[in-house]
Amino acid sequence: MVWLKSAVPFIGILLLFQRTTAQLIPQQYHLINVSLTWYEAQSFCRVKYTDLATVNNMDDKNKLVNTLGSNVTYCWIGLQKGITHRWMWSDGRGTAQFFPWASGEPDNSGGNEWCGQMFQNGGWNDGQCGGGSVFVCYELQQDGSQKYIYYTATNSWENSQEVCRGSHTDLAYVSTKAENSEIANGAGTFNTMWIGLFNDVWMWSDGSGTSFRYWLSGSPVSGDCASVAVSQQGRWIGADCNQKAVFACGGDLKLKRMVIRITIRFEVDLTNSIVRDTLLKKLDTSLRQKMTDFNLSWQSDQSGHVFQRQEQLEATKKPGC
Ligand SMILES: [Ca+2]
Repeated sequence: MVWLKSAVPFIGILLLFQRTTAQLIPQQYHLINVSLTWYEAQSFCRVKYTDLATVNNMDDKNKLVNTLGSNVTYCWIGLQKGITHRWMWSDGRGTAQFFPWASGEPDNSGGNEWCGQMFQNGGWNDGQCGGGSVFVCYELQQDGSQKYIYYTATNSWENSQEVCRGSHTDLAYVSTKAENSEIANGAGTFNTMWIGLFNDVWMWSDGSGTSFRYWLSGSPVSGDCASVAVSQQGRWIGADCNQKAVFACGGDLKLKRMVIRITIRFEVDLTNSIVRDTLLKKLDTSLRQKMTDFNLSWQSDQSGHVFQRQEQLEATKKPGC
């Protein structure tokens, strides 16, 4: 290069990345041991991590409970009551897309039919979750297929879900006409049979569509925000969002990218990678006196140059910039 070892100012760009990129699957939970309202906790998590914790399945639930430890009583998670009722699946797969409702259903008779069941002919009905029905669980097989397990004792939807989650995968997930027929035909004689369909208005703070729920009993009767009751096997309860509790954030620490422009005025060979590395180490050491958890690197242009003469850089700037 023609501009080696010159006293003319050179400008280089440093890239500073605080923490590495977030990998959100599997979930990583962070207990924040400060009591805040649900809203304050949400703001904190959105700044520092991804959001308040989202729980996708039983594995996540167990991981979260382990993260909380035994000293925590109640802990906010990212579930909050919304306004839109929708039909979803117990196993966490989100909103239902396939609805072979029986004629006249769903009728939400009495205004409290929030759980899905099947009639003998395969048609679906919305029923009262506390009512008694036989139920069908499923087990996910290694080849991705589903094996159905039928229980002939009548139970509430919540208790049926408990049995299925305890011994199998979950209450049955039904997404096609063929699956629906297979379940109905394999069940023997019955009046109504619970499947994994349920209806609620709860939403995850991070916008996740997961429909996994782990309420202490049914759906909460009060409170618009969800809290983990650690002493109750980590089950969830509804609570007043303005109450203060510790909380769990989800996701890794956010990646923060900073661009630092530095000007070098002393005579060094800036095309020499050893010189640049030495300079980088000195800057790194200096910055670490004030902050931690970052990576520092030079930014090079398309030709691999890190430094440019100041006047060259200014000449390339567009007018008005
Ligand atoms: Ca009904």
